[in-house]
Amino acid sequence: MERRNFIALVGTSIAAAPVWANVYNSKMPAQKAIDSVFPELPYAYNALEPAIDAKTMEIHYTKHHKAYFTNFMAAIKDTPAADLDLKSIFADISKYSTPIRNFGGGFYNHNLFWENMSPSKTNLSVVLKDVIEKNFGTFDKFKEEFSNAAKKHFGSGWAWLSVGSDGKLFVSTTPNQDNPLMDVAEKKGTPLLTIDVWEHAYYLNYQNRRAEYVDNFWNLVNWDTVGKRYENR
Ligand code: MN3
Repeated sequence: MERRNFIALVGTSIAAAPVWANVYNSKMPAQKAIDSVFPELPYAYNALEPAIDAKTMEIHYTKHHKAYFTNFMAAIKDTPAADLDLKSIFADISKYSTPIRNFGGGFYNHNLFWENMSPSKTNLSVVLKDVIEKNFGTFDKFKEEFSNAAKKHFGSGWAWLSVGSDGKLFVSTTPNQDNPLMDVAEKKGTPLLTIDVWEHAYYLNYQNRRAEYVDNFWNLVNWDTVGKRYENR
């Protein structure tokens, strides 16, 4: 996505362009991103309550996400990866170190996750509704497939709605901090929507009840962001 499109996108949903736009939506070398400040959360810690409680959000953002960012920056320092943008790194991730894979994925995936949630209600665009229905039959069937994937994924990881290079939408999950942009992903594509199903994303509020967390996630989805991701893929 071009940076100007990204700015147009965030303008529709949140007040200011997150700083991390510089990191993964532009051709800025990743090394240069070290100089960027850690990106701001696009809403307050309590903004997504009750679905996601403030304490979970604060720890998730200030501890987990921040650590992925810091460790990723340390992992790429003085390596060839430092001169590449994130998407280029992911496309060849099997050639990089495990820390670059885990921390780079952790940094990027959380950015996507924060952005595809919103405290205010958003609506599915006509374009996205059509393409979801074309690919899944009905919106409810898509929702069911995504929910089941998120609920049943074994252990830590992420569930995704992505668009493949053939233009078709698909649901998948990835383990750990992998994502569909990585060459190691079983199903590869451009992510449109994601949910973090690591226990740290829900355990304080839901304990073992991941299914409840996943069901409540639907109240948070920022369809403006998802729609723009599809249009700008
Ligand atoms: Mn997480």
